[in-house]
Amino acid sequence: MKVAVVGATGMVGEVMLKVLSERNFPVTHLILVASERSVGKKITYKGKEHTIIGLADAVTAKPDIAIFSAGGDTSLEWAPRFAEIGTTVIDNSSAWRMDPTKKLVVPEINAHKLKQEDKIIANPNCSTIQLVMALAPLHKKYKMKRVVISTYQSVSGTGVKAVQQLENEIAGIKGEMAYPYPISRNALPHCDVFLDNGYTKEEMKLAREPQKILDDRTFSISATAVRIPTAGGHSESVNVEFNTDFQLNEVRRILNDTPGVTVQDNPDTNTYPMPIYAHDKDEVFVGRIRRDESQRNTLNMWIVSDNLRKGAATNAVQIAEYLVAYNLV
Ligand code: A2P
Ligand code: 11C
Repeated sequence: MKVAVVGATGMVGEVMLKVLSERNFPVTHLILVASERSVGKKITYKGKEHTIIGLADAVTAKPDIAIFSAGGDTSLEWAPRFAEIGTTVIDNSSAWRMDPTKKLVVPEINAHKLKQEDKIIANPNCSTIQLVMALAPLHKKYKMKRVVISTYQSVSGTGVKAVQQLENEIAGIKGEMAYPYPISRNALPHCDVFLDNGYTKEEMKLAREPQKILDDRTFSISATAVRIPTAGGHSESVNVEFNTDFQLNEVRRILNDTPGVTVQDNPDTNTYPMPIYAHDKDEVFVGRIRRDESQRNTLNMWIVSDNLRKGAATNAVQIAEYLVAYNLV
């Protein structure tokens, strides 16, 4: 496969290359793309140096697959240009996710819907991916009615500038601010931009993307997204009301049997998911599984995953693997 990575110098781009290499994705020709600022720079992949090129040159190179992680504006402008020449684009931005003509894919849940004619495929938001990985098997069994979620999101979700802000604050260095306030020793109920309805864009992604991925609008989701001073790994406190009752042991068994999900849940040994443990892993970790004693048919759980891996790069590479395995590219 001739593979282009658009945004190769970015935080997700870097992890994307790591994941492609680790999973031995069949790359015959690698095209690394970034902004004009980075053209000419070199990046090593599997021991071989590659020179960064610009988007126009990358289109001319006609890749089979282009994995984009270079922001929504770049995707809006350039994904269609790749699609036009027959490249399949897997886009990690929010640009195409809610477009009814594009599929929003978490491979474990809905990759079977992909067809050869899907030339722009959207990768969901990181906090959505880990949420639906745990919700999908439970929804199948008990049918969700309503989900209330609060997130505890790491600074790596914002990008390099935010990671730098946290490091500077910890080291006591004054520097550029990615957030309107300090993030060290703080919590900001503010991820992505505010919208007219008073919610942030991140909260609305959490409310809407799961319905599209599960192809079901019979349940609703209400979200509060909070940025906390962790370097990597997003955590989520999730309250789910089902239509039917459940047994906690069965919930644990269902989650345990779900590929890509690992249950870490034992109060006796202080076992629960944490970002520090999820770092650099591909699984979605679920713990603190307990009944909401204030309401019928309702479950509480705590979900953690590495936002740059399953939340971004790994999910995108899994989509690419599916396309190759089923001759869709
Ligand atoms: P560059 O490093 O040249 O700016 P992050 O989300 O970590 O900030 O990374 C964004 C990625 O998207 C980087 O690789 C960045 O390249 C790339 N990028 C940003 N704007 C453009 C653009 N207009 N064209 C191509 N790549 C872009
Ligand atoms: C965050 N979820 O942690 C975001 C990062 O829509 O792809 C990814 C933004 C997106 O802030």
